[in-house]
Amino acid sequence: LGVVWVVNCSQPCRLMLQYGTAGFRTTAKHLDHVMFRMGLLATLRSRKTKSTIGVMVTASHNPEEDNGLKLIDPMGEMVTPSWEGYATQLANAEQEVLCSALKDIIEKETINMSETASVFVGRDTRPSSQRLSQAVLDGVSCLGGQIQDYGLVTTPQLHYMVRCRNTHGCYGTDTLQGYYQKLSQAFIELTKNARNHTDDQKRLLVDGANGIGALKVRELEACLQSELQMVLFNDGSNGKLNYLCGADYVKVQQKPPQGINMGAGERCCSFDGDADRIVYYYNDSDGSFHLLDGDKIATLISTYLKELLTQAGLNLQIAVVQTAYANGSSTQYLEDIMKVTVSCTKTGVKHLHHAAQKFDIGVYFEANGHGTVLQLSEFIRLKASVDEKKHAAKLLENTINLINQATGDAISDMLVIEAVLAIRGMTVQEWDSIYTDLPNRQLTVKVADRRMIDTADAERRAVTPAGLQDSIDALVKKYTKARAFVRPSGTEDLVRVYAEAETQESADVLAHEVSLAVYHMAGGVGEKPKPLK
Ligand code: NG1
Ligand code: ZN
Repeated sequence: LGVVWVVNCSQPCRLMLQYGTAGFRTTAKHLDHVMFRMGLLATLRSRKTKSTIGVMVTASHNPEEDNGLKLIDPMGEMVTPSWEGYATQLANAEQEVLCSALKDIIEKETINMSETASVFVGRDTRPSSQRLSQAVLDGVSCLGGQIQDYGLVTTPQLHYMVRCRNTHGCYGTDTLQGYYQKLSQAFIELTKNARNHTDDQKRLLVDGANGIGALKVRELEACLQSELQMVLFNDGSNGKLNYLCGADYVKVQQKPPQGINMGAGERCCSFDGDADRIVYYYNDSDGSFHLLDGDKIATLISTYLKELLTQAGLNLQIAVVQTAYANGSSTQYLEDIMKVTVSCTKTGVKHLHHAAQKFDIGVYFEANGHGTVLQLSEFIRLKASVDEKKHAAKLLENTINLINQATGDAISDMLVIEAVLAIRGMTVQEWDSIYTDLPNRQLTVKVADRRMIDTADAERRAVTPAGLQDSIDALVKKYTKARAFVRPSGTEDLVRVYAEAETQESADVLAHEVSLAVYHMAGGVGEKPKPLK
């Protein structure tokens, strides 16, 4: 297999790597051989599907020292589960058996090795990403695949490119310019319908998490013709990626990122490290912080779409897909007030994406701000005769063009949210007041082996270790409007604990009590979880 093989295919360390919630993720120094092997695998996947496949080098919201990889299937979606299994096998194979592991996949999948293969590669701004993406490129070349290296792009931009290429331009042009043009044209068309679109309302503070999103927002800015006036913070010029900033920090810590200068009532948003997540927030006049997470985003977008559908005279089923992390108030509002179908899946957008495909229109968002809308393209065929219907249909068409249907996309979601707020003449406070979040707390617990915890019912119940769920149930009973669950993380070596209750104090105490139960019953390591102050 040539020289490149020898250089990159260093012996894997003894660590067992799993293709998890969103691909591989671990310390960057353990990943060279994995990247090379995923270059090989992507080439096989391309031959199997007779389509272009994407490989994104990123560890999203993880610390800068980590890295990772996501494989992208032909329509821009996450790679199909059976190939996740191949990815895990190949990543962990001893070097001596690598060739036979590859041959096994080729035979099992009856891959014709004389087919052409095409792989798109992208990377985030981590210091290790260039070296690791070169390892992917080497793997692709090694098996004779054609390469398009997009260099620095956001994860959703690469998903978009793959979808454009495989739909032969129907979805858009597979260049960054094509991406910016499609989004900005739709945004400008939509904001022509804005109410009182003053400069104040056009202003948005953006926290780029010191990552790739910040670079790409700069590139997009010029195309928006000042219809959105973004003030960029944490643009990567001096801060560290995801450190005390970014969507994950803001969501989990429930506080503003460092490095942002927020005036009272000013609309702010944070991207994560690869710009596939977004959360909004503001400080009110007495200085208290308000977070508008993925659940609030799903509510805003689904309410807007539902109204447009009615105006356009379309009788289509709209559903919102959430995970166990969705705030109880959001689920209640969507079901009881909005009367939309709500479905709950396991954590990880691949599960939400799949579930959303089952509905006429599936709006899916994780509470952390990762999500999008699916199946809107059906409307393009709409031929409305009445003027009011025509107007609604036009709005729908531009909204479709603004949404990245391949995957959740912070830039696209930001533009959709900004357009909806502008069209409705709505302030961030008005959006926030649609419903009030139940106070909640997320914690993590270190255990010797997180696989000890197995879950069921979309991760809302722990089936192992025995007795853990009973303890959680007993703790939850002590509080009003309370709910709690635990699950092993798919991206980090720890167990996540979630609790919500009527008051912040109860949510905090409950989260701590559940953490202790995990620590004692699931093999906690290190210091015992301490109560929150
Ligand atoms: P894990 O580490 O499996 O909880 C986290 C997020 C997911 C998803 C992935 C991929 C939470 C609680 N979990 O997964 O929603 O976004 O990262 O980025 O936010
Ligand atoms: Zn991400």
